[in-house]
Formats: sequence, C-alpha cells, structure tokens
Amino acid sequence: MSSGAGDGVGRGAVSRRGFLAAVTAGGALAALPGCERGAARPVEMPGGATNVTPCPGPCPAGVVTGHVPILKPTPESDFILHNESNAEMRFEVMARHAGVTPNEAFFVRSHGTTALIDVRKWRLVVDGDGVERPLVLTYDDLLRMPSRSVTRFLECAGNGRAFFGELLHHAAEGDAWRFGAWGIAEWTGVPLQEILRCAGVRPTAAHVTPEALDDVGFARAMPIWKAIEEDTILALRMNGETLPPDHGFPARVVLPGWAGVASVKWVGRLRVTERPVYTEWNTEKYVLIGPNYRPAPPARGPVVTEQVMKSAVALPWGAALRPGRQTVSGWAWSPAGRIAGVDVSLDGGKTFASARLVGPNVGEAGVRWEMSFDARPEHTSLTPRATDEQGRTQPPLDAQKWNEQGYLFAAPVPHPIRVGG
Ligand SMILES: Nc1nc2c(c(=O)[nH]1)N[C@H]1C(S)=C(S)[C@@H](COP(=O)(O)O)O[C@H]1N2
Ligand SMILES: [Mo]
Repeated sequence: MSSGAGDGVGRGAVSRRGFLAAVTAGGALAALPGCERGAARPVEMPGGATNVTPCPGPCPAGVVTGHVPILKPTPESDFILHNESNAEMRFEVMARHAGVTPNEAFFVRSHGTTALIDVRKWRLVVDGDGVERPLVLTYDDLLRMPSRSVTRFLECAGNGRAFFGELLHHAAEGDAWRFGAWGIAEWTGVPLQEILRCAGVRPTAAHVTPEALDDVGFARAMPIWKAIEEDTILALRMNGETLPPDHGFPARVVLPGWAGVASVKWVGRLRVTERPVYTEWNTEKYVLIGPNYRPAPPARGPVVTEQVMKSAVALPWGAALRPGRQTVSGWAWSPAGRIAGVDVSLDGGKTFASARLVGPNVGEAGVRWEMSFDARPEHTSLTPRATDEQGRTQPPLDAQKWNEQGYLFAAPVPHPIRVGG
C-alpha cells in the first residue's frame, strides 16, 4: 500500500477479483452467509422513495437533532483545545495507559461540529451503481450482523504538523498539533465487507464513499480493496462503549493504517460506485501540495491515504525532570504492522540506545516503550526513533518533505526536557 497519486483502485480491483466474485453472486440474500440472520434486508425507503439519497433528505425528519461543539468534557489536564471542535490529547496522558487510549482522553477532530443523531430514526443507506441490491439498514439490523473487534490507532494526517514550523522552520497551514491527534482504541462493529456482500457488489464497483450527516456534509472515498479488507469496519462501539457522539455515534468507518480523514463519522450512507467520487476531502484538503508534489486533477496533489510511522514521548512538552535515575515512557506506531524496536537519543539524534517495548504490541495500533537513564542537566531532549517489522525506520529530518497543509510528518522529534535540582 502506498500513498501516491490516486488511490490504487485499479490494482486492488484486479487483485481482489476472487473476493468480488464471491460477494457479487446473485440470488436471494438468504443464500449469503451472514445475511440470513434476518439482519440485512432490502427495506423500502421511508416515504416510498425509489431514488435513494442520503439523509437528511427523504429520510425521516429529526434524524439529526443538533450540531454542537465537542460534547464530552475536555479538561486542560488531558487536552489542548485548538478550537471548539478540535481537541488534542496531551501525550503525557498515555504514560498512564498500557493498552488503549480511554474514550475520555481520545482526541477529537471535526471539520464541522458534533452531530447529535436520533438512532431510532437513523438509517444506513447502501447504494450506488456498484451494488445490485440497495439496502437501508437500521441500527438494530447492524447489531444483528457479524461483528468484529480490532484494536487500531486513529491519527489525523496533520498530527505532527507543528514540527514543520518548529523543526523544518517552514510552518504549514492548519492547527498546530504535536503528537496528540492520535489515539488507540478497540473498535467493534460490522466489517464493511459483510455489508457490501449483503448489498451485492458488482464486479465493476471500484469505490466506496461513506457520507456523513454532519453539518459539513463530510464524505471521503476509499478504493474497494480497502473497503473489503478484513479489519475495515463500520464501528458501533469504541473501547467497549457505545460509540460516543463526538466520535461518530451511531456509526463510523475505521480504516486501519489510513489517515483519520478516511474514518468518516456519523455515517448515513455508503455509496458504492464504478467511478471515483471527488469531494473537498480528497481534492482540496488531505492532499499533498508543495514543491515535491504534482497536482493530480481534479485533486490539487496526491491523496493522503496511509499514515506514517511515529514515536512520541509521554511527558509534558518541556517536562522538568529531577537529576538521577529516571524511567520515561512513550509510544510508537506504524501503519504497516508491529513495531520492532524503538531507540532513544539523549543528544539530539547523534547517538541512540534501545528502549524496552512493554505490554501489548499490536500491528497498526502501537506499542508502549520505556527507557531508564541517568538524567543530567546537559540532557535537554529525548528523541525516540521507531523501526517496524517491515524494517522501515523513521526517516531523518532532512528527508522530511514539506507540504502546504502539513500532513504526514514522519521524522524523529526531539522532545524538550529540563533536568534541574
Ligand atoms: N463526519 C466527519 N467525519 C470525520 C471528520 C469530520 O469532520 N466529519 N473528521 C475526520 C478527521 S480529519 C479525523 S482526523 C478523524 C478524527 O476522529 P475522532 O474525532 O474520532 O478522533 O475523523 C474523521 N472523520
Ligand atoms: Mo484529520
């Protein structure tokens, strides 16, 4: 998987032909394993509409009951509030956690505001010229479908954007996130491939576009090969709880390894099409623009898909440490599998020593690392650098390409510390 121009549709559509043949087999839904549970069945559109369009529209009024700023508490101890709809997790929160990021501390990044949805009236529409049987599913239908839990990171493509300015001295446009537009959660829901199978994907289907019910009409296409990967799911639960409103209740897609922008919240429709679907979110925003990139019309640059590997220190920015023996911790994650090792530099990146990996190490989620050292006043930063099981290592700063909107910062970052008496 690479994040180049376009989204690899051709390759995926061909290589997954076998799967597509299986999911496209015609005939009664009951003949399809997983669809016979009385779960997914074609439903008349409310009001008898035959032209299925997303809510709000022909869907019952009152599906969306409001649009509000972040609903959950965002205490200063856990968050840096960039604005009313964008809250960065303070990375030191992760020093207290071994597995996932608790929902209360999970970052929120919304281009509009949080949509409040009446789940009794909510429907998921699955349609487009790529399916044989358009579906309208209720929340209960989805609860009865095959379910799967995956622990994966979710990270904004702009996570680390602040470092374009702070380290490359070439600031990028947008909220200056450091490392906290990231979190790990256990997502539970229906694999997208199950939903698509029930709708009968045509062999010519190449794109799946989840459309949101939020106030910006958020929508972002993915290639069919990504949609049918086993761990791509329509999540209904997050860390064992019903999906919180700020994170997309009642349903959001989760695309492991990909930039958070692909994981559309408050989904009301899955549009399956033969032709690519262009929205602001894959033509203007979340595309790479800059001297190293060429426009990819109608997109202003290559579309951001896969994230980049990172490592971060779970200490306050500019933390004060006592001299003497110290154990510090942090996290590392890769979109391409498990982390194989983390090295940490105490001299700004000249020399590195290995850190210990502790606790669960889950591919496309991340792992905690710890390092003990004798803190001395000349130590002014901690610089972690991760390597994943593919043998890839975070690239040095001089290899970091700049882009206008500050996506995909990948270089190791010196985390400032102060060692005093
Ligand atoms: N409907 C909708 N989905 C969305 C967004 C949005 O603004 N609206 N923001 C996207 C972006 S850019 C990111 S990084 C993630 C953030 O997910 P979170 O708020 O659950 O952490 O959601 C994505 N899904
Ligand atoms: Mo994002």
